[in-house]
Formats: sequence, structure tokens, C-alpha cells
Amino acid sequence: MGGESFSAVNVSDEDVATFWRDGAVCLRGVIPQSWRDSVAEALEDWLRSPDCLDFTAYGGEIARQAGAEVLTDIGERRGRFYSGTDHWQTRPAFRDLAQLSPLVPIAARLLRSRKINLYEDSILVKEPGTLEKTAFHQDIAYFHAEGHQICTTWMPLDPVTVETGALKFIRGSHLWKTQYRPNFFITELAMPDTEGENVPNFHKDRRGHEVVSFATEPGDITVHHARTIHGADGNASTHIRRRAISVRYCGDDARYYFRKGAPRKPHHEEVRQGDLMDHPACPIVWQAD
Ligand SMILES: O=C(O)CCC(=O)C(=O)O
Repeated sequence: MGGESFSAVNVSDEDVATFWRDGAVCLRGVIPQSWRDSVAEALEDWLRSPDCLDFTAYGGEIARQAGAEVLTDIGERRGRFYSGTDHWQTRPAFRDLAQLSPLVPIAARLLRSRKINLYEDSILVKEPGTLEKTAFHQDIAYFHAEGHQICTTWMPLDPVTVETGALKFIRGSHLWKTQYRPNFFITELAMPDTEGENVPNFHKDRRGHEVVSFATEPGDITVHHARTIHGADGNASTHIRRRAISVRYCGDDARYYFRKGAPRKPHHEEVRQGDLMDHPACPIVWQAD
């Protein structure tokens, strides 16, 4: 596992330095068309299936029940936000993407890690006219893991600009010491019974911080550190979709660390705080020779 494809991946020393300095980096042209085609087909299949989660309706309702003010205009003509997690466990195209595609050696190189575990994947589709913004958040707040070598690769299948929902990163925020609470993703309201501070609403006020964003074409990806605060706008386009897949990886120093109030996965019942991430539900997908 590993070795040879390392050198085949086009990640420069400067890219690695940017990732660790800014907490996010954009890599151009690193995902071949064949990977995008197979995942796009699987994604459309998921959208048509009963597994597809209409986050505009479902996420909105959960957040509303928790007391958040969420958008109520869900008229037929506006776009919807579809999202889901852990498709690699049931859909071969997502499994192969998460375990065998260039995303894996890219994560290993950026995390400077000799071993990579697959934490999860997410589908994140914002159809044209989607009003929901992605609330600013830190991925680590949702992960039952701790460590510095943890990242998210974000792979768009369509051309993306800030207006159609490119991720917006708060530069350098991965170095901040504050622990932040997870929120409901489409509202700033923090999940109940979670620990830490609320993430400021950087959509409203940047508070003097620098926001970094990348316009991308299919084949490009962005990778952010699990502590980097990020969010996204809705999709203001009338015709361009914003289909993206996030795959999240842990490196050498990651260990299980349970966070009160954050949603758990079934296998979390079988591991203990401080254990290595290795488990069939969090498999090793890369090991240096
Ligand atoms: O695609 C989005 O709107 C948000 C994605 C995100 O925050 C993530 O994958 O960590």
C-alpha cells in the first residue's frame, strides 16, 4: 500500500507549506476525469435514491426544533442542499474514491504522515438557487478524534466560484487555541450539550480576519486542516450546480477523542479514548513503505 504513487502526486513543497501556514490549499488538476465520472454517476444515483438527504428540509427542521432561525422559503423553484455522510461504506464508487484515488496520497503528503486512516466522506450538493449558506465551523468539532494531522479534501464536480458556494477559509484559524462547538451546518446555532465557544458568524462580520477562497474547475480540489474555520455561501447561479464530495483523513498523531454532544458513529462504541484510529470502520488506506 502506498509508496510508488506518492511521487506521482503533484503536490509541491510550497503546497505543503501553504497548507500548514494558512490551514487550506488549492491543488489544481489533480483528480483525473475517470475518477470524477465514476463518482458523478454514483452521486446522481444517490440523489435519486431514498438514501438522499434533503438537508434543506431535514437539516432545517432539526435546526428549527433546536430553536434556530432558519430559512422558511422552501418554494419549489428554489434549489436545495442535499447532504449525507459515509457513502464509502455502501457505494463502491465512493469507497474507491476514498481509498484508492489520488486523494489518499495527497492527504499523506500534506499531513506529512506515514499512515492515513479514512475518517468519513460527505456529499454536499447545492443545486442552482440554493439559499442555505454553510455556517462557519471547524470540522474537528464534529470528529471524535484529536490530533494535528487531520484534514478534509473537498472535491467539486462542477466549476465553482464564491457565488456558487466555494469554501471560504479563515486564514490561519487552524492555529487558534479556542475550542469551538459544532453547529447545525446551515445555521450558526451550536448543537446542544456540546463544549466550547460558538463560532463567530464570519458571514456577517470578518472581524478583521482574512478570508481565503478559490475558484475551482473540475479536477481541482481544496484541502483544509480539521481546525480551519470555514463556511460557504449558497448557490446564487440559476443554472450551474455545485456538487462536491468531501473525504476526511487522519494521520499519524490522530487518536480517538470523544466530544460531548457531537453525533457518534456505530463503531465508536467499540473503541476507547486514546486508541489509534485503526478500525474496519476507520480503515488504514495508506502506509509508507
Ligand atoms: O460544501 C460545503 O458547503 C461545506 C463543506 C464543508 O464544510 C466540509 O466538507 O468540511
